[in-house]
Amino acid sequence: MRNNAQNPPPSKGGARGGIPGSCLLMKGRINGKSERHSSNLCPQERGIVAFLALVVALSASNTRAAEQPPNIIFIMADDLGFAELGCYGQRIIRTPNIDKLAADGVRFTQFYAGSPVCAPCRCTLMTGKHAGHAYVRDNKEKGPWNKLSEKYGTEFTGQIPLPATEVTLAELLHQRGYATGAFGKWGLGHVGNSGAPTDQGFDLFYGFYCQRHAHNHYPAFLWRNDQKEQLPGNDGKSAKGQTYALDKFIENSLAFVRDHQKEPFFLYVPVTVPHLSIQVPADSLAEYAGKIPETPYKPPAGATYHYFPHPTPHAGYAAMVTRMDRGVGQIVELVHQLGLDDNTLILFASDNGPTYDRLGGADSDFFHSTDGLRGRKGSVYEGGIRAPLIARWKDKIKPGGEADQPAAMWDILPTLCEVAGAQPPKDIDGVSLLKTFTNNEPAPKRDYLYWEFPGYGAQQAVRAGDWKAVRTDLSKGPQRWQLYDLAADRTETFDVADEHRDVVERLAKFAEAAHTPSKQFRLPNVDKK
Ligand SMILES: [Ca+2]
Repeated sequence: MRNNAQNPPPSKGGARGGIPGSCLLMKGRINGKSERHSSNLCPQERGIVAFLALVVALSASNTRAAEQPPNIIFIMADDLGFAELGCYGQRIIRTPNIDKLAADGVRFTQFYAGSPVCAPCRCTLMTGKHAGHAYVRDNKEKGPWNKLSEKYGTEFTGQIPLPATEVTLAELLHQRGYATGAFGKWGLGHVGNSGAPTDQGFDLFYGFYCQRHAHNHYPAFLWRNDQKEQLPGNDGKSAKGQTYALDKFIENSLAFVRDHQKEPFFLYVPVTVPHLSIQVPADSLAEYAGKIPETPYKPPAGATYHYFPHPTPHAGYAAMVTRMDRGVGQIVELVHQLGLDDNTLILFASDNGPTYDRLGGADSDFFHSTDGLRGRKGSVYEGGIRAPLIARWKDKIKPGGEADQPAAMWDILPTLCEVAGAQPPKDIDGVSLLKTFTNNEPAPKRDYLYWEFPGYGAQQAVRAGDWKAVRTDLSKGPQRWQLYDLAADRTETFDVADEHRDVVERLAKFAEAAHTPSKQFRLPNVDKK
């Protein structure tokens, strides 16, 4: 109010005797000065100055946007069934923030993981190659990389490492000038070997190198690049602790966004939820406890795995997903608060289908986690490899979009390269989905999608149009191809191979072309001895 008293009273246009809107020009001529302090300007002049300032600011911001590639945030859940999200039909588990992300962006209805288990899927994401070409094709822990135990004082020495020769998404974005950070579960090597994230394009990694280490959400320590950080209140052996790993991933992700808000950044958040064990802080559990029918979970006698017991596994599982959803909401909110909405592409996906056989107390039937699709984690039937994919980018992606374009994890690398203006390597299998994101246009044409997986009995699958060919149990002997028409039979119930021999032959040829034998990951009864 005091300012008003010092400044001239507001006047209507022309009240000083000039032509409305012309006083700046008049005074400029009269005084012969072009620069004056704004407090000496009449209201019309102030309006013009403010307008010009806005034009200058906008053009500067446009120039910056043109010069500076957009930020990219890729959040990936672990073993989350696509139908465990409200926006994909879930009725019990609440995921309001991810649902909002989908409502504000585009939701893919036929997106696929790169593999039905963790490490190989991460390899397809990082290299843009499907499992017929990818270096890592299964979770594998036995090998020379296991010899790091003594040096690093841990039994969790990670899976088979990505070799230095592989070009990763993080390296491509880093070369383009991006700050790169990963917070969560890596699974493609360990500090001390070629697969360390800091040797594969990331400035900063915080979390679990080894997937087995991540089976306890209250670990005694997590890695920050080559440093072990103890977590307060966790002994790493108990089902309970004080510091929940997911919370640390979100906390570090938020810090990374704040630290790098002025430069292009690539934030990769491969959270470890809702992978087993079922463990969640009490405040989250309270949201569901007593509201869902339960059978307490105890590991069966003689079980070879070591997932913790849980008195209310349904509530525990649902609470894990909802807590992850809260973390997603916190990241999205920070982007908004920092004014980065229109220059940040945010993606959400999962690495493979949901858990099978009530392992560790999980219950994919109870939650309808695959919306009726056949197969779970570890299977190349649809339920094992179908995954959510949501992309939000304010003003670039139309809100509320739904894309039925079949696409897969190995498409993410070329997509993000196009977003960033980086050149993807020539030997990848993926295609860019950017036009599907922004205009719901079909992705560049390709003949098929291909999966192979030497685990869980050894399997292959090919999708071409609505046809899907599957072979399972290759470890038991040579197997015939099954054939399903996904348009008519989404649950892969009716094998129509005998009725469509020509189709089987065509898809089998695709599989033959897609499969390159791997020394590390033999495909039994497909590879020659
Ligand atoms: Ca997984």
